[in-house]
Amino acid sequence: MTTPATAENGVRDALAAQTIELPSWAFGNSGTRFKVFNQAGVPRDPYEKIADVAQVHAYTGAAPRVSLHIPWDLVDDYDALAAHARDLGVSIGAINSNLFQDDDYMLGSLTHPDARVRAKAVKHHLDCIDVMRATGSTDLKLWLPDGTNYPGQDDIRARQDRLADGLAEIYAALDEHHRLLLEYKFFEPYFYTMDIPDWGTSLVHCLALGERATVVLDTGHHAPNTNIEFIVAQLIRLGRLGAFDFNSRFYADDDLMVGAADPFQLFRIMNEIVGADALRAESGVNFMLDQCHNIEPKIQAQIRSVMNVQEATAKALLVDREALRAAQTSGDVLGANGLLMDAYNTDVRPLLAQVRQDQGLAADPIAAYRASGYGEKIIAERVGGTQAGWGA
Ligand code: RM4
Ligand code: MN
Repeated sequence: MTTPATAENGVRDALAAQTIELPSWAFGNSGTRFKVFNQAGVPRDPYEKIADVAQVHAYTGAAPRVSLHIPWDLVDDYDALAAHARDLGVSIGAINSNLFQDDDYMLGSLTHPDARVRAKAVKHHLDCIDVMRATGSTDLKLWLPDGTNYPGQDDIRARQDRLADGLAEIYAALDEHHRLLLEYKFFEPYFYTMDIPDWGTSLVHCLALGERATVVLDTGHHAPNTNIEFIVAQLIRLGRLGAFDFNSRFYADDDLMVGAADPFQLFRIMNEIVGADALRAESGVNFMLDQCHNIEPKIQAQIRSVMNVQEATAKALLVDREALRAAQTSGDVLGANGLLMDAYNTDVRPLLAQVRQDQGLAADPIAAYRASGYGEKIIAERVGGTQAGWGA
């Protein structure tokens, strides 16, 4: 039997071990289709982005990896970039391909009716795999922006066939320890069909590819009111939940800070993760952020996001699983629901402060970062050059 004291140690250990991967693009300028706002001190190249990532890791102890986006994070020497990351105590996580910013892709990339364009999209992934080899990354992440705007514009089934062929070529080019992460999104940039609109379509392609192809669940990529934790439960069951792209949304793909719009949903998601024992690194679920900070300071927003994931995780870890199972088995509907709500309503901030202090970190990462002067330093130093941003 677990005593409360050992249970609490287990919770602390699990929290101390959890890692969250940061997106390099969260540190660059971003905006909406109406305006990209420029913020002072924003990185001018991938090296400076990684320096900012290292700050988030330094104050949270929980963000040791950064996802890159190619070609936004194009450099001459990826060995050097990986070494720079290592020197700062972080490593390169998923490599994201980019199929949405080239004129050739107006009618699609891997699903384009023209074989020349499809071959170009495949080749881009071969280049991304080279970046993986140079940086030690193990995850190739593919979000397919392809789709159509008008009924009849293209053959829906033919596009699926072209997609399957392109994915098979990419998958075959991966090394044995590489994974392919396939993301879905229900609308945008196209508005009639998307070629991978949902987890079912992503899963169908992953199953055809092989065991190292898994689904990425971006929390902002669902129709309003979709029960995301159900999808999480199902994908874990099937061993095909490869990663999350965490963010939050009020309306569409808002890419706001995770846990800002709906912390209860985040808790419900983490509850499925913890219930399935998928928090452990060996479970293969990569907890990534995919966010843009259009109007708020970016480094602090990333720190806040990491903390929000940690809070939801802590609450999920506090669910009394034994009592929950008993309540569920005996049909105690309100008792079972009450156990979840008890955990959700617990203030876990003191517990997380303790976990940080046990690791030699400040109890309040945001306050510690603010007091460090790094924000002022980069504003003073990063003058001239071109700030990183969408398309840069
Ligand atoms: C897409 C998708 C991808 C991300 C880009 C920046 O909407 O969510 O995961 O790489 O945005
Ligand atoms: Mn995403």
